[in-house]
Amino acid sequence: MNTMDISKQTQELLEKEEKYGAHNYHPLPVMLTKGEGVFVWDVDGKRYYDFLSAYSALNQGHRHPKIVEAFIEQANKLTLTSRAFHSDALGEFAEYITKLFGFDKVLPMNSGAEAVETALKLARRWGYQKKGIAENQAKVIVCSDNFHGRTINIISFSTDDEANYDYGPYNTGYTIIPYNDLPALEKALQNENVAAFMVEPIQGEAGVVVPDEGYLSKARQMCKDANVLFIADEIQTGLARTGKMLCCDHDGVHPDILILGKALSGGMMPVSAVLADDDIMLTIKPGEHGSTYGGNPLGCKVAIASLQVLVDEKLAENAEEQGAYLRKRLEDLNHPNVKIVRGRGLLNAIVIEHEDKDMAWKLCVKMMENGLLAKPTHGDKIRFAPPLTITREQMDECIKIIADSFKLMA
Ligand code: IF1
Repeated sequence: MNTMDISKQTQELLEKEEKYGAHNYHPLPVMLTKGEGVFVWDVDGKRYYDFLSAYSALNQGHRHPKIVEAFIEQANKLTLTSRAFHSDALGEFAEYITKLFGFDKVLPMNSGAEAVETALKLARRWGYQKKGIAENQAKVIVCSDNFHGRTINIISFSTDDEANYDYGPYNTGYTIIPYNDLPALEKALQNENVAAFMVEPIQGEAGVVVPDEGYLSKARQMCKDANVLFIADEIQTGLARTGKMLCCDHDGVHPDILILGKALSGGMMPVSAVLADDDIMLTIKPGEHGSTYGGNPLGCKVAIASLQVLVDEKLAENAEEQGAYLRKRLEDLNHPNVKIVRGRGLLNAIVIEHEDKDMAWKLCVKMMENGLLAKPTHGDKIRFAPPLTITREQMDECIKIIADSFKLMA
């Protein structure tokens, strides 16, 4: 797209953002102003399919009426108490989410990164107080090409130079092993100071990397045998995105610590949560961890509604069905420049192979012009992850847009 095609209004807004906003992102040149279900509209009234879903925060679609209703009702009642006082929504939320996922307790936070930090604190606490690791010696095993958030601690164990360069000094206490590598895990688990292994059931940011069948269940068992906690970061893969309520469910894995975020609030506000049993959760005592907004009544009510929508509308089942259909139709295109189609449920990516190294970006601009929004990652990958409410008819229209846009690579 050249600048000629951008409306005057969009251009002015882009310039405002560029002038007054920090330059920590490089978005597609589309200026959105409205969303509903699987659709978003730009300031010029053009409609697009949202094939990113805010990196899986919009599993329920934009402005789901049930979630909006819960939001407005609670917003008109009580939004925040801090945890210095009780609110009547927290107990209701805690009971609902712990029963849904089968854990004793929940610790609510806001962003995904905060929930990851919480899980790491819990793992260390458990390591010292239950496993008997010597003071300051606890280690957590993580995988290369991970994405768990952007705090200084989390980027300390990132292997993505873009995410971590010139932010040092970094934190210690992490062992990085390759993803999908059981022998490497086996070896790392031999260190008796290891408190936990933290893993994404599918690596989202890495380009939707699906591990081998049995990887998660074997890794989980190896952790159990080594008296090491298995932490699943399901912030992106959880909540029906991959065709099951949790991606771990595909492998029959119940983690020791479960981390949720993003779609836990259906795109309304930051709500995240860490779930664990008492043996782990009760190692943190009053005053030893928290957050001003964590567990706020507005977030609690929105989270209950967001989970209820996933269950009531059988969105995991729809993700499984539409995802399998999407991958099959993309594979059937047999496009010579589409090297790989991969994913699970509606968390999918294609890998583009083209002499023009900017082709994935150009394809996304072409799809944008044709009415579908997707984002390239790592130069050659494009993620296809629409809201889970998408219908077969809508998917057919999207596949047509994608196939038409592929003509760019002729
Ligand atoms: C951005 C990526 C996706 C996550 C997992 C924790 C977090 C995330 C598995 C932190 C967040 C987001 C962050 C967002 C883009 C997006 C992303 F490309 F950066 F890596 F989805 F793939 N664990 N992922 O995927 O959650 O603190 O952001 O709430 O621009 O950083 P958060």
